[in-house]
Parts: sequence; C-alpha cells; structure tokens
Amino acid sequence: MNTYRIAVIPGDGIGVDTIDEAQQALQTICQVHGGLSMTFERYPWGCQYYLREGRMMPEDGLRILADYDAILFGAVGFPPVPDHVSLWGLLLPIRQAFDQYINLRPVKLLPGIPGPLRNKGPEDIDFICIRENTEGEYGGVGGRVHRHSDNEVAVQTSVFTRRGVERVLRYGFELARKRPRRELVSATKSNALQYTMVFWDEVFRELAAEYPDVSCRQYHVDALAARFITAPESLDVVVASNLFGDILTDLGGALQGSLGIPPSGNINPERRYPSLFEPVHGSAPDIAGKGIANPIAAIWAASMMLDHLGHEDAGRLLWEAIAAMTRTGAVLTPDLGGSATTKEVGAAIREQIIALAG
Ligand code: GGG
Repeated sequence: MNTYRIAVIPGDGIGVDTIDEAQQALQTICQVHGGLSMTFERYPWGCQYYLREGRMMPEDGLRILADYDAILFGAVGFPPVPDHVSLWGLLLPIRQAFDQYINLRPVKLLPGIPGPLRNKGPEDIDFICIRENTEGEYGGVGGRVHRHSDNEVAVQTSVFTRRGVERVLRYGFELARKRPRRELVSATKSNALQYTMVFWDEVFRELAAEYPDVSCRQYHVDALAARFITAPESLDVVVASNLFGDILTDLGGALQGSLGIPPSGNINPERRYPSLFEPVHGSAPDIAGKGIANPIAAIWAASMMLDHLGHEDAGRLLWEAIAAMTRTGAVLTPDLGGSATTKEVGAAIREQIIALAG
C-alpha cells in the first residue's frame, strides 16, 4: 500500500467549496484503487486567518508544509484584505520557498462542453502551457517612494536569471520531446523588452540546438494570444514567463468554456519539496458560499497530483471520470449553462469513478 500525506489549504471564497470535492474525489479513488491511501490534514489559512492573526499563515507555515508529500490548494484572496497582501502572504511564498518553478496548466476542451469558438472541438483545443513560477515579473523586487505626493514613484523589476530561464525552457523541451507532436512554442516580447526577453530568446535558441528533434517556434505574446483564438490546434506545448503564462492561461481557461475548468500543478521537478496543486481560478467572492462554484478545476488538479505522485493510472481514472461526467452534459454548474450545485457535480464525478473502476 502506498500512503501519502496531503496538506489541504482550502484558502478563501470558492476555494473552500471546490477543494472539498477534490478531497472527496481522491478518497473515492483510494477506495476503488486498493493500493493507494491518503491522509489529509487541513490548514485554515487565508484571509479569515489574516483578519484574526495579522498574517495569512503561521510563521512556521512553510516548515509545517515541508513534511507533506503534496499540497492541495483552493484559492486565495477575499475582501477586505488587499489582493497583493493575500497573494504575497500565502501562495507566492509557497511557490518560491518550495522552488515550484514549473506551473503546468493544461488547456484541453472537455467532451460535452461547448467551447466558445465556432467549429473548434476537443480535438482542436488540446495543448499544455508551462508557466515559469518563481521569478520573472513575479520576482517581488521593487518599491515605492514619495508616497501620496506629486513626485510619487513605483518601480517593479522583473528578475530573469540564467538558471531560472534555462530550467523552465529545458522543461518545455523535455515535455515536448515526450509528446507525439514534439512541438514547442515560446512566448516572448523581445521587440519591446530588450533585456529580459532578448535574454529569454537567446537561451531558447541555445537549448533548441540541443533538441533537434523538437520543432520550436516563438511568438510575441500578443500574437500568441491571438493564435490561442484563431488557431489553437497549432499549439502543443507553450512555455512562457510568469506573468505572460498567467495571462495566457486565463485565456486558455476561456477556451475550455469556463475558468471553472482549468487545473494547475506547481511543480518542484527535483522533488526536494512538496508540489502544490490548485485550480487556476481565484476565490470568486461574488459566488462564494452560494454552493454553485464549478469543482472541475479543483478535481482535475487532484488528478494532476496523482500523476505527480507516480500514480498515472489513478490520475487517468480521475480525469476519465471528469470527462465521462461532462460528456453526459447532464450535471453542469451555472458557469457552463447548467443549474447543478458544486456538490452535485462532485457527486456525479464520484459516481463515474466507481462506474469506470467497476
Ligand atoms: N487557485 C489559485 C488562486 O487563488 N489564484 C489567485 C491568483 O490571483 N493567483 C495569481 C497567480 O497565480 O499568479
């Protein structure tokens, strides 16, 4: 029996509703699998915690998390805590401290979900984005001076290190090499960003020479955004800096029919630290507590967690259960035009797990 310790941080808003369904889906997977068991410990960190304690997680939060095999995370951010305070108090420190430098974000239209593009179905929208996750525009370097005066200045510096750029691009080449199409696209903006992105492009070209079997292209990020819409079928693996990857993958979520669908894995490939799995979506305060948030992204993130833990069979089963459920089109939350609740969708996916495993 393989036993894993999972830290669960539901966080804020709809993160709480959706992560419960992800945890239950994992419990059902363990029941039907037979050789897999998980213990879950919940940490109620987030904006409510901040309002009580003055910080988003305890001082020794990272030390506590370091002992787990993986982290299941909901969402972060809720008024009245400013978004930059909540994000920099919880999620970004985890990504950086645990060197989760790969943020894997599949863009795949599920069967039965009407995507927003005319004449583009699941066979056209099926690629994966790799977002650099520890530096770049999210380096956290900058400052403000002369506050509240006419001379006020704000500076935010992007940080691109050779180690950081090379390792994320190399991950992209390696991932592309494992896929049948072997195609890698890099998002750049080197016409305008003459230091950071010219450097990014140089490293991309250097690595391309090591991977002659991978066909590679680069697009300015604005043109790539357009390509997401006009020719998604031309994409296989996309690699991007932290901010570009963040923006592109929200577009990817829209291509999947709803931001309630895309998952993400914040990965430390060397496995020195636990990796973190979360829906791409945020806390959605407007629908928090209404019980109508789509749990698919969180459950799909749990499937990515199973893959990462080395149980691709179980990860595949969970993904197939999600796809079988959407294929029926019968149980969908309002973001997808249905009227089902979060719990009803979660229960329908668990039924599919049992049916597929039986
Ligand atoms: N579930 C992820 C979440 O809460 N995301 C909120 C957010 O704004 N994240 C910013 C980021 O990933 O860069």
